[in-house]
Amino acid sequence: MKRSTFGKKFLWVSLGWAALTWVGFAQPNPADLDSDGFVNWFDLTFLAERWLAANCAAASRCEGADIDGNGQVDLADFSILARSWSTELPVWADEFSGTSLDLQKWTVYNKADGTDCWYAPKNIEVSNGCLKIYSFEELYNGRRWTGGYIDTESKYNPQYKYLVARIRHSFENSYIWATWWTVGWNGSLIWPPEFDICEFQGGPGERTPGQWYHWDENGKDTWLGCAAPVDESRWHTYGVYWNENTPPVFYMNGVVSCRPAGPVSGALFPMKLKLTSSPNRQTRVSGCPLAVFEVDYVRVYDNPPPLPPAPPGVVSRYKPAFASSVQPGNEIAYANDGSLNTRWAADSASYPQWWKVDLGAVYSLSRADIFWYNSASRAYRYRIEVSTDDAVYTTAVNRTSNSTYGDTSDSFTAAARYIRITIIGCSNPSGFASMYEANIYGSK
Ligand SMILES: [Ca+2]
Ligand SMILES: [Ca+2]
Ligand SMILES: [Ca+2]
Repeated sequence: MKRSTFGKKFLWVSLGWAALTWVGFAQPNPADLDSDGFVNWFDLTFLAERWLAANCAAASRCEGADIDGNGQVDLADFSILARSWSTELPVWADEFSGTSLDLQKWTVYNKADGTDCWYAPKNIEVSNGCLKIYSFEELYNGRRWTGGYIDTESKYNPQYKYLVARIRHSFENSYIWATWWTVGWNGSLIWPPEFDICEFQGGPGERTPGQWYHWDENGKDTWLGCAAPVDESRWHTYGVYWNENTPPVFYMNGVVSCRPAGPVSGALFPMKLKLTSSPNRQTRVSGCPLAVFEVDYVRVYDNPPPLPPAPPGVVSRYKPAFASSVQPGNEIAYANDGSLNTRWAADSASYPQWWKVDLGAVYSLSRADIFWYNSASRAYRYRIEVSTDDAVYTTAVNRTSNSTYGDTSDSFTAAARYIRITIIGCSNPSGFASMYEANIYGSK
């Protein structure tokens, strides 16, 4: 986000729908009650408070604290939480638990936003365990609107960490421009890079939070990312992780939500953390509704969240995978990483192509669910073959005449260690073989 730049929405389109399509995320670990990606004493506190509460509402599963869904919070839920325990603890955090902002950690700005808004310190509040940044339509220092702006410049500038904040807006689809973001800082500003970990530009049209990686491309600000159509008025966590080998990977509710195909070299810097909100410059009109930007916490961990457990019965998740070819950026492992926002693709529209997974042992298999790329307008013709030795394969499912659009679910019975999905063609002749996820079900 850069407030002197217009036209981001046009670039969303020109950079291609592939980078923008949101089709869902992996299920997070159910014991990660506050969705920061880790199961630790924050979650234990959350569980304990609901365990002690009388009449904890069963309908909402006690806000998730009834982990096993049996209608009460008890020792069984504690047991599940304990089994998922993460040893990782935050290396920096602000839980916003006091009655004022911690100025050892944050700087509060009192300045114009470059247009018709003033970032006013009076709009920053810490209460009831949250940071709140208010926005108002009001005359102030010659401007007609006010918002708020804090950052960690020269106070805390992490590099190669997992940064996560739990955020909501006090109501949906308001006209605020509220962002949890970073820019490079090593004693002076380095821009780009910029990570927009949760950027919400309210108003007519696009209202979903976005996650964007900006980098310097030959002196030009360039970006890629994803828009996530979640209800921003409900609590979600939004995170990012990067290191010297990995360009920024974005997370939502503790699991990977977006892997922009930007360069590693664009993000080799420490960052300052920023929380800003103001009326949305591009859409504000007199009397437009202005939500409060609320932040429950900001936490920083050395490492990204561990992979969430595979759903019951899925035996293929995270196992070693192979393919006949791969399109850079749509890697082989993305077809069994649990995210419906990442996919494997072959490197051309030539057929056949195959994707194969090694389960590591022989399983009794029962079903294959495949989430195909562009399945709403494509039918892939394929067969599923199985093997115990990776040499002799037998056909378990034959869909080589398939002409129906959509994702597929095939039941079959086989005992095998290797599953190979061979795609022999596509209803769109220029379409590459590609799938978001292949879930193979079975048991030992
Ligand atoms: Ca947690
Ligand atoms: Ca329970
Ligand atoms: Ca995937």
